[in-house]
Amino acid sequence: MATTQQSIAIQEAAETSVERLQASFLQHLTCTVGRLLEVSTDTERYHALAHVVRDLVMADWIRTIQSFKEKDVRVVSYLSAEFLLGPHLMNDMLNLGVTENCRQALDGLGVSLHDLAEVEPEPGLGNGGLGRLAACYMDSMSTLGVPACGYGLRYEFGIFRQEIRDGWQVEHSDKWLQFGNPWEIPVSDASCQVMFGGRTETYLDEQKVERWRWIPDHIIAGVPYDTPIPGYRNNVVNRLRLWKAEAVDSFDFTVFNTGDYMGAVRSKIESETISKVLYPNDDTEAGKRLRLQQQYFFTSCSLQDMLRLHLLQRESVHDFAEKWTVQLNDTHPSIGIAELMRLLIDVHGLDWNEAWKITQSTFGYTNHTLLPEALEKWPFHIFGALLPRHLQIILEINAQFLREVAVMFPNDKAKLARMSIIGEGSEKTVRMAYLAVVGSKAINGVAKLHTELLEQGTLHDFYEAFPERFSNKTNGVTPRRWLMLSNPPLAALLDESIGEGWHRDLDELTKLEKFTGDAAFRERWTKTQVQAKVRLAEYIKDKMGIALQPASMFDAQVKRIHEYKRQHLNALHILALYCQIKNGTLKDATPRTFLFGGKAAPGYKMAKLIIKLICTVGDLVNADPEVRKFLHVVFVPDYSVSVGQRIYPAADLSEQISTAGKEASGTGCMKFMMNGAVAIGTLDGANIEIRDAVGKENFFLFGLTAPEIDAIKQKGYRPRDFYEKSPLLREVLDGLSLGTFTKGDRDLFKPLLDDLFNQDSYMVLADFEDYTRAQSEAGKAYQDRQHWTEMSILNTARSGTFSSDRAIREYCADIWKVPTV
Ligand code: NBG
Repeated sequence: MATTQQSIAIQEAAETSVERLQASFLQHLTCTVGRLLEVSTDTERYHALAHVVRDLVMADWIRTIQSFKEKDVRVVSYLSAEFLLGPHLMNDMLNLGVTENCRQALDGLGVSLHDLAEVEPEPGLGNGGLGRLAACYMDSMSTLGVPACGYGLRYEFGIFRQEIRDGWQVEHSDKWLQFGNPWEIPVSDASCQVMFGGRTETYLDEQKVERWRWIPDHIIAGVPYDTPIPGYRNNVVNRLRLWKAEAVDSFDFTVFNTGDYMGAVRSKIESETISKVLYPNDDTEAGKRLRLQQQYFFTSCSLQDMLRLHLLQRESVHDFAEKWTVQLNDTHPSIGIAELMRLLIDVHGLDWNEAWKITQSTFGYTNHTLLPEALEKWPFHIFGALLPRHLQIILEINAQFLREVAVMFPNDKAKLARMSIIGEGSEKTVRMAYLAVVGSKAINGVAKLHTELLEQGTLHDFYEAFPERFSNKTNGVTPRRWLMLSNPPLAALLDESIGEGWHRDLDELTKLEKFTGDAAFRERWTKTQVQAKVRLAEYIKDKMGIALQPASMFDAQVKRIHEYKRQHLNALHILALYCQIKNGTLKDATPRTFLFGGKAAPGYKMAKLIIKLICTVGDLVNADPEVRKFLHVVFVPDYSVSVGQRIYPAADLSEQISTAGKEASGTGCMKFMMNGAVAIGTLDGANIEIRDAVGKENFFLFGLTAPEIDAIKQKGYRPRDFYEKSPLLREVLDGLSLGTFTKGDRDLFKPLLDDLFNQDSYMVLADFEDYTRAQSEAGKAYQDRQHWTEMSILNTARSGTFSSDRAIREYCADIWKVPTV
C-alpha cells in the first residue's frame, strides 16, 4: 500500500484540469527541458508536453500495479521481436481522455498541439503487420483490464527511413532516439545477464545428483526500458518492457593501459550490437547469428524477469504456470521453450518432468506465416556454438517427443522424420516452429483460412497428433488508434448518431445500418470522407509537392512490398487502363488516384524493382495530359503508422490482392474497412471473413482460390498461356519488355518479366484478367455515388468483429484463461 502522503502525490499527479495541465507544461518546460517558452522549439515543447502526459500515465500505472498486486492476478506475457507502436502522444491523450484539455492549456499559451504532435518521431520497432498487431493487442489488453506485460527488444535503430530517389528505394538509418524518448523509463535495477557460447559440463550437486552446467564464453547485460501502455479511459496501465543489450563491463582498463584504445571498448561495442538494429539482413552468416542472438537475448531476459517477479510474490517456481501465461508472437521467441527448461532445471533445480510440464502449460504459439522462408531453421554449427546447453535440451525434448509419436503412430518412420524438431539434410537444423508447437499448450493461426492451411498443410502431422491444441484467432486492430485517432470527423459523426458505446464495443457499429437509407446521413458520411481526402491531399502537397484531386476515387494499397502481396498486379492494371485510354477503348473511365506505400526489405531485389515499376508507371501516367484527366499515381514514401493514419480514412477502395493462401491474415484490410473503404480482393487471409461480414455484394471479389491454385500448380502452371490468351495483358507486358513505357529501356524490368513469364509463383498473369474485370466493376460502382456511400457505411457498420478487443477476448477465454472486464 502507498503511504498516505504518496497517495496524495498520486492523486495530484492525476489531475487533468486545464489550469493544472498548463502549469504542469510550464513546469516541465522549465525543469525538465530547461527552456523559456518564447525561445523554445516545437521539439522542446513536445518534450514538455510528453512529460505532462507521462505524469498522468504514471499515476494510473502506480495504481494499476498496486491493484494487480493486491489481487495476485494471473499475467499475460506477450513475447514479440517487434512492437510497431506508432506515435504515443495523441494516442495516450486520447486514451486518458485529456486531448481537449491539453489543447486548451496549450492554446492559452499560444502553442499549437497539432504542431507538437507533428514533431514526434515514431518508434518503428517493427516491419509491418506482425509488429503492429502486437501494438494493437497491447492497447486492447490494457483496455480490457487484462494484466499484461509486453516483452521485446529496444532497437536503437528501428525500421529504416525510406526515400524514393528516381523511383528507387534508398534506405536511411532510423535515429528515433536521437532527441531522447520521453515515453520510456530505464529500470537498471531489474537488469539481467545473458550467456552465450562456451560449453557444458556435468557436476554433482549437494544432494549428489548429477546436473548440467553451462560455462559460457561471454555474458551480456540486458537493461529493461519500460513504456507504459494506458487502456482506454479505464485507469489501467500495462507495461511494455524492452531490453537493451549492454556490456557487463563497458571498459577494459587493463587493455586500455596497454595502449589498445579500440580494444578497450571492443566488448562494449560487440555486446551492444545485439539491440542495435531491427532485423538485420540475414543473408549472411553473421546476420543469421546476430538474429539468433537477438531472439535468445530478449527471450532469456524476459523469462528471467518473470521468474524473478514470480519469486517476489511466491515461495517457489512450482506454480509458475498458474501465475504466468506466455504468448509467442510468431516463431522468433520460440527459443524460450528451451530457455525456460534450462532456467527451471539448471538454475531452479527442478527435475526434467516437472520442468516440461510447467513449460508446456506456460506457452502458447501464434503462427503468422506459411511462407517457408520465414519459418526459422538454425543450422547446428551456428546454434550449437551460441547455445550449447539449449541444443542439448532440444535434442532431449525431441527424443522424448518422437518416442510419444512412435507410440501414437507405430511403424510410420516417415512421419517421425517429418515431425522431428531436428531437420536432416547436408547439415542438421533446429526447426524452431516445430519446437514452438511441441512446447506449447495452444497453437493458433491468425485467420480462418490460415489456420485451416496450418492444420491441413504445414503443421498437419502435429494437428493429427493433438488437434485439441489448435485453434483460430482471427486478427483484429484497435479502433482507438485506427478510427478515433485517425479519423476524428468520422468518429464524431458516429458518436452523434449511435452514441459512444462503440469505443469499447465495436459491435455497436451495426447500429449504423439503419442509416444507409437516410439521405441526410449519407451526405454527412460523404462529407467526412471528403474531409479525410483533403487532409491527405494537404499532407502530400506538403511532403511531395503533388496536388491530389479529392473528387477522384482514392484507390490505396499500403503494406510491405512483397511479390505475394502483388503490388505489381496493381501496377499492371494501371498500365492496362493507360493503354485503354490511349487507344480509345475506355470511354467513361472513373477518375482515380492510385496511392501506394510500403517498404521493401533492403536485400529483396524483386520488391525494390516493384517499387521502381510503380514509380515508372506513375511517371508515365502523370505526365500524359490525356491520361492525367483520369489517372494519377502516387507512391507515398516512408510508409509508417502515422502515414497509415492519414491514408486509411482517405481511401475509397482498399486493395487486398494477395495470391490466395499467402497472406496469413492482413490487418490493413481491417483498418480500411473500419474507415468505410470498400475492398477489392482475393479469397485470402482475413478478406474471406471481411467479405462474409460485409456481404458479397459489398466486396469486389476476383481471382483464383487457394485450392484452385494448388490444382493448377499440380498440373503444371504455364503463365505464358495467360499472356497469349489476353490481348490486354499482351499489350501491357509487351510495352514493358519493348521499352514503350520506359523510354526505350528494355532491360529495366527484365528480371521481373522473366520471372512472370517463366515462374510467376504468385499467379499474377493467371489472375490478371479477372482483376481487371473486378476493377472495372469497382470503377463503375463508384459512379453511382449513393450506392457507393451505402456500401461504405455498411463496411464500417459491419467491421465490429475486426476489433482487437474481440481478438483479445478470444485469447483470454480460450488460451490464456484470464478474465476480461
Ligand atoms: C504477418 C502476416 C500478415 C498478418 C500479420 C499479423 C509476418 C511473419 N506475418 O498477413 O504476413 O496480418 O503477420 O498476424 O510478419
